[in-house]
Amino acid sequence: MSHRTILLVGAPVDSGKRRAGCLMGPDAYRCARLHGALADLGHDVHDLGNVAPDAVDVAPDAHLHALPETIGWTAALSRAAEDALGRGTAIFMGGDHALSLGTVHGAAAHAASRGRPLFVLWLDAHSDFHTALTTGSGNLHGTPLAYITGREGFPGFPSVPHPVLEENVCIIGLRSVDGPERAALEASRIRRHDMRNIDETGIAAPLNAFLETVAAAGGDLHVSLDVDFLDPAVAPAVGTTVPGGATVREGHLAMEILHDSGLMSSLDLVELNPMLDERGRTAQLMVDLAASALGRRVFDRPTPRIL
Ligand code: B3U
Ligand code: MN
Ligand code: MN
Repeated sequence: MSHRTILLVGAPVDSGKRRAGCLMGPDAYRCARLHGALADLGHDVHDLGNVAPDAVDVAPDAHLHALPETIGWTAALSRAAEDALGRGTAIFMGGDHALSLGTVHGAAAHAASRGRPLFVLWLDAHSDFHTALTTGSGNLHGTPLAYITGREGFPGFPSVPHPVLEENVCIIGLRSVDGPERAALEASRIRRHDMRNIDETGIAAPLNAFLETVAAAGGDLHVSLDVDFLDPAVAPAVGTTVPGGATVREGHLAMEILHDSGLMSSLDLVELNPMLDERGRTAQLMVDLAASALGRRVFDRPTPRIL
């Protein structure tokens, strides 16, 4: 097993939607022993503490919820991500999905500084492909994929000098996509797999196909794991539950395949709302999934790759 230096970065972002609670996510992961679970695998783990948002001079927006705060988080988390990635594998303990506006921005800058393309795997019930101009809810946690692929419509946000190429993005787990997102996705080269795809082919097939292209391109890989990728029956601690999600087994298999690929350079754990959890079970499941992604296995043998 290859041992890594792993940096844990707390990102208590709660500005991406209206229901409060995700700010407690980083401490829930600490209580569920994320650090210990990764150290038990032989990794050198450092908890860098929590990031704070920049103070920015941006006027509030009547439609976009907590716009100035989210812009402040984006700038601060981009720097934090670039810094952490310069030291090892970065795990961002969220925080709602608006945190990925910053973490992917920083990961893209890091990859560009190494002359490598960045690939993004988005494990989510939602496509998060609204721009600030198309979002009906005004909740910016529904926008990060549009921002980091360089779509127009993010006034006041940091510019995106290193947009992630659409063909380098793969979404798996979809089952809730709004009309404007669907039109934009269909006009894009983003790879997208809904739950029907997973039911028909299993999760290994689309994931392995994507990882093949990452490996062939010599790319970095940022993985963004939204709690609502999982079925709410096993992961209830999320504000936007959508029935019919991934099982515990599909989640672990995806993480084990990611580990075997050796490609993952950074990981977001997002949308955990401890206010909505049941005796910490969702926090624990997310910690266990992160451990699988970093090498925990039942037996000491490689998981067979299904290509
Ligand atoms: N697409 C909806 C719902 C949503 C997106 N992401 C989450 N929920 N977590 C929206 O508000 O943009
Ligand atoms: Mn999301
Ligand atoms: Mn989601």
